[in-house]
Amino acid sequence: MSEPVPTDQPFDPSAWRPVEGFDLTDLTYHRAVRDGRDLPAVRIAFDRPEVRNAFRPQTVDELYRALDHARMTSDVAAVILTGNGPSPKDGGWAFCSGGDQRIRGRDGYRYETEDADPLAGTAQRREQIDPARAGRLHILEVQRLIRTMPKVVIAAVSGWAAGGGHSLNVVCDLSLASRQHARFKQTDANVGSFDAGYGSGLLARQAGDKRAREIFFLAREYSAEDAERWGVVNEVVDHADLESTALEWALTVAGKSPQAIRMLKLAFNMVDDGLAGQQVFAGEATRLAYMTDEAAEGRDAFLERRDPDWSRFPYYY
Ligand code: S0N
Repeated sequence: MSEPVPTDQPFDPSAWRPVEGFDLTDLTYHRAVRDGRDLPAVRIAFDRPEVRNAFRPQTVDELYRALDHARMTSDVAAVILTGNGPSPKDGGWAFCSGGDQRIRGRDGYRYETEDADPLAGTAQRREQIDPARAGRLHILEVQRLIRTMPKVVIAAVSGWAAGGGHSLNVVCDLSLASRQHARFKQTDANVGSFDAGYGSGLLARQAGDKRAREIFFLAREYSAEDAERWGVVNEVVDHADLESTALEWALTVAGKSPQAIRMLKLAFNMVDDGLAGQQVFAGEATRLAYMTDEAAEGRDAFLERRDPDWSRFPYYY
């Protein structure tokens, strides 16, 4: 007999199908479906509710892979990032509570590996420290991917957003928060870590400099309503409606010009991302330019070993 679904569960399994080809332990990855057809949105959810969806290195690796897959899937317009719940232990909800503090160590992160024993035909999981990844803050690579992927990433904050989970919400393009369960707390300074990049810099942009300092320096819990008032989320919705609203937003984005959305996202980023942001924007601009007759003339002239004829192309539009 299947488990009864709690009535305020925001995840509606009938609206999603698992994305094939992913063997995930710490996340779930789904594609939106309706009437048997794929919709242009995906849902990526932390799936460690017993630890408030804290991420370990494996979680971050899986998150990067799923996000990158979404980035390269040409008929996906938007990504919903959320946290599965409730916790089987106490019924608590979390979006993400940041780095898993149980495996954070001076000598790097402990990894689970699977050692196959070909003679015995068995596989055995064991923990080891991977020196190549010692102290590696690769959640920052995920932040950069969210930032640079030319698609809209929507945080559906289903519960606690704490520490590095708080920063992930900050980095997402749009955010919805559960009225009943979303709670926010920037705990980095409590545990000796500090997101001195996007997590603090963008927060100051969103909430204002004084408020951002308050959030980091005092590490006090704040509510979904506070987060909305301070500009850290766009809208607060009932828990049961969180994902249907996020999907509605994703599909609204999908109804817009892909090129316009792409250029707008990268333009919003550019001012804060310096030359790196300009480079991402410029890459898109160059891609568009390659589609013009003018760029084709330059390429063709080279291939035909002749001087390019620019006379057809005006200096002013
Ligand atoms: C989220 C909080 C506020 C929720 O409080 P609540 O509802 O009272 O629940 P708890 O009873 O505290 O938690 C329930 C169970 O979940 C475990 N747990 C919660 N969070 C974590 C966590 N981050 N790591 C490991 N376990 C966690 C609890 O221990 C409890 O388990 P049981 O039932 O077995 O007792 C509250 O839980 C809280 O404050 N959590 C910690 C938040 C935090 O400080 N996070 C880390 C902050 N820093 C970062 O995220 C940056 C780290 C980072 O990004 C990084 C990345 C890569 C490499 C290194 C790092 C790095 O850490 O430096």
